[in-house]
Amino acid sequence: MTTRPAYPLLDRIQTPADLRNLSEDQLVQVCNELRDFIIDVVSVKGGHFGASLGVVELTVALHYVFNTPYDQLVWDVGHQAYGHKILTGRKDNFHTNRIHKGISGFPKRSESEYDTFGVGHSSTSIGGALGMAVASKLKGETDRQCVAIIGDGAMTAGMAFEALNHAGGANTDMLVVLNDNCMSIDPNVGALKEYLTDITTSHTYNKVKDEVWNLLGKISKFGPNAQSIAQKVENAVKSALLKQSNLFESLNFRYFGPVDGHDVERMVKVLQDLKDIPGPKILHTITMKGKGYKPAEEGSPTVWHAPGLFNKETGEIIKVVPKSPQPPKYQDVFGHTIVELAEKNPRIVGVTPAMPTGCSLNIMMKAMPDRAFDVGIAEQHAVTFSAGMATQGMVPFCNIYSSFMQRAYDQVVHDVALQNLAVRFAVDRADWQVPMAPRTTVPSTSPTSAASRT
Ligand SMILES: Cc1ncc(C[n+]2csc(CCOP(=O)(O)OP(=O)(O)O)c2C)c(N)n1
Repeated sequence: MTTRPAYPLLDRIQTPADLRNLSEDQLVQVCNELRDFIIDVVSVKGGHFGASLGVVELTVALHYVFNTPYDQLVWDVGHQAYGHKILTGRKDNFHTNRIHKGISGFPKRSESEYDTFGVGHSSTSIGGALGMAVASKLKGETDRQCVAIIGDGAMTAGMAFEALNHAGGANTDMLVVLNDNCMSIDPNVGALKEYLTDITTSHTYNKVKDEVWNLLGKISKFGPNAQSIAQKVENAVKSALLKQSNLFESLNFRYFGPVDGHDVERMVKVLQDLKDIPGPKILHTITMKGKGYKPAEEGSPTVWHAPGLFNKETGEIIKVVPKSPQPPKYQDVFGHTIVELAEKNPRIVGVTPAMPTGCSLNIMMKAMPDRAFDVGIAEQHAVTFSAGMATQGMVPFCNIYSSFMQRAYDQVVHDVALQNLAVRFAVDRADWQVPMAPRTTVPSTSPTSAASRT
């Protein structure tokens, strides 16, 4: 029999109201216990791991500062929301995570009033939170705060930018927390990633920005006029320092950060300040996937994204050995075959929307880096980009997980099929071994379940 570890503060938190009754100097301990709890349960039950550990402080700070569930937190993808679930009444059920009849591995509206928006597919949080913010205003609930929490990977999708464009144009009161850990499941890709790294590593910018921030804190206490002067000073200093307009500011979002997302006390202070600032705002936090668990910090974040079961003392990942010999996995056949074919045909190219390890295109990316493309979490673009290459006589193989392909139906029809373009689709994770009915008998821990796709 195992003895359950004690979580003295966490055990007292049934709802975020209990968290808000604690003093600020107890929050570090809450974070430590929350992290331990996630490690204890996920190591023996499985599930997503690195992302939830990375947002422990952010999760605690958000529920501490905002009046949830009245204030709306919208998590993007939702694979990082374990801490949120544990703080919102699901700690005792957390061991049933992703099990048939247990709690969902993602936020789910029918499960809790704290789960404001059902997720699983990425990059919906800003649009969802914007809809909530606009609705709150129309209903006269002007004190209600709406917050989207989105990763740097999810931020690469068109949907995220469509929502930023809308929110900035409408000057909506909302906060976007950009949780930047430089990772998608694999390392994040693209120009946005470079841009975020530039902002994060600019020492001059960060030093002056801190001074401006402190000054602003002082000035804003003298009322709305002082606040608008302070805002002008801040904007002028920021754009002078960046020597170019800030991407988010040019979309009419006020950009704050970067801040250390693992400093819970600082996060509380920053979020409290931001609460009082109207209009669209973005807070750029820097975090680390797997934070606080050494094997994950030192190992591959891709492996620790969803490692399966592991020995929490040693960090050894427990390999499940099948009882009978299994056929090779679809993705392995795909990954090796495309390289084999591409060696013979120089026109063959490979495309993945942010799943190079999952679909094994990473084999081709390594062997032929100029002919294999990770385009970010952008299924629609992956299809249209492949179609563009096909018009030029290239032979694109576009690998997309079946459920994420839902995002790109129009592109498959409009950009590929109607133009009769030769794009080869490799549709991965299509549940071929799961019986169609009765669906309820399939445990959600099945290796091909929806949860394991993400
Ligand atoms: C439309 C869609 N495509 C692909 C995925 C698979 N997926 C799940 S999490 C993830 C990475 C998300 O990265 P980020 O937003 O930076 O969050 P992090 O895991 O780094 O915290 C991806 C690609 C998905 N959930 N939805």
